[in-house]
Amino acid sequence: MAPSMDERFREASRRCEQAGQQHLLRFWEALDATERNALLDDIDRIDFRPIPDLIERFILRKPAHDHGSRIDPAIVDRRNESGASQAAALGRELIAAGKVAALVVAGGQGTRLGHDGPKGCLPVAPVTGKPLFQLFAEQIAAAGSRGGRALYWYIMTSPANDAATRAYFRERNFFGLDPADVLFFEQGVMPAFGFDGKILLEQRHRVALSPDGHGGTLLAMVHSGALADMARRGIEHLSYFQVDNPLVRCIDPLFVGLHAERGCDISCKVTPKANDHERVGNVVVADGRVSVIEYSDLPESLATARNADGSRRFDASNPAIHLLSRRFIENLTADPARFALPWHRAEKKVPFVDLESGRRVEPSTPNAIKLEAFIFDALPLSRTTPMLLEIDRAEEFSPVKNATGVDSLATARRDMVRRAARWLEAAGVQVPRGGDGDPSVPIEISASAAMDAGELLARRDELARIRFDGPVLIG
Ligand code: UD2
Repeated sequence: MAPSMDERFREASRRCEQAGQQHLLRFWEALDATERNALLDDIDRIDFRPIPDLIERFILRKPAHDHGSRIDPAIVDRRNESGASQAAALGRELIAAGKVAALVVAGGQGTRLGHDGPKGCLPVAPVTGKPLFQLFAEQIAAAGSRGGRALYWYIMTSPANDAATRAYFRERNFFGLDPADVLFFEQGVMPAFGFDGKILLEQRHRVALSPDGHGGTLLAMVHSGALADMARRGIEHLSYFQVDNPLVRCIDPLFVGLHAERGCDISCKVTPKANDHERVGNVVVADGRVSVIEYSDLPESLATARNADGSRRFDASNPAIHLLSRRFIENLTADPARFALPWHRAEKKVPFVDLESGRRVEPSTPNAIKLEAFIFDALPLSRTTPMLLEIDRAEEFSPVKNATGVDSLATARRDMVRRAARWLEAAGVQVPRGGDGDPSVPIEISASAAMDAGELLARRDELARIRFDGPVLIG
């Protein structure tokens, strides 16, 4: 039998009190039944056990991130190295055998973009306006059809966008995928803390909660049953990517093959940095272990360091594309209550309810601390040296992060068109270009037509008939 409201209230009070957070129930008497339920649901979502310790370590103090005493550049693999074709063949074999699934992390809030709703619904394709989720769905379907077997797709959402994401897939008939091959799971949340260590109320009946970072993926896979689902289906590797990158190769046979050949726990694509201070993570070797140092934590002397030939010394940036072996996730999370990736602290502006007046305050300066875990902090925990595969950014990375300017919808569309034009030119098609050097019409290639430049070559005859007198869709 479900517990009564009174029982739930008593349990919530006990848990809050143990963690010194009884103020979360301050307005209980003034709430109606719906509001009370909402508040209890929020409190249920919080894992209070580690909270007192986290407050001590991260809220009342400001720990410097310890990246180790010796930082060296990472050693990377390149696509065209010898052995690449055998590795890609092994990757294709594993994909065809159903050993590889896709995982997109789509639980973020997209605050910088100012977009309301799941980011994956953003219409990004330059000709058809297909949303990010559809581009991934079509790639996953195409990768499956190449191997003769449908591939599984895990989609991580968060409490704030889970229902909207699922509804969107239903309305769009899962973009042609079999719903049985798509598994949604929700990530965990972390409360926002005031500088005094008190968890903030966002409304009198709502706790200020936000997703616990993409590092939350690992435990969310355990708690949701997604990891057990992988084991049941015999899936050994997860191809991990972020929802914001329309150029990503959702499942890349070469990456899979190299990762498997070396028996890696976790692998990572890397790409040369656009400039010394680009806002991306830096893949380095810290005290002998492959690690990522966020742009905000990289010392200036390292950001600007040069090799003897003048090239950038720390040049491997993290486009957030990984392969993770199931075995690795299982080992890390064998005792979920004792596993946690490191927490990263960020000071933010979080609207809150003043506990004395009961009024909501919109702060104009940072008033709160949020804690997030990052998936790349699993790299140094790997028992095998992570494989780092260098990619060409123009082919695989153009994230949508901001409403305008760098890393926006406009730059992502532009990069999709540029890539399509390059693939066409590689297949011998003459693409008309304007004075700025960019193609003079928008061009889009669907994954069903070609997943890379090589696949487009097979359609040479058809390509010869393209007229560039308006938007061009190859699909
Ligand atoms: C991330 C990386 C950065 C670089 C860059 C590449 C961090 C801290 N930084 O920058 O090193 O690799 O991406 O694009 O990761 N997400 C969730 N749940 C969360 C938080 C985020 O699913 O709780 C997803 C989100 O939906 C998105 C992705 O993770 O797909 C990236 O999130 P972000 O935009 O906060 O990361 P960003 O831009 O700081």
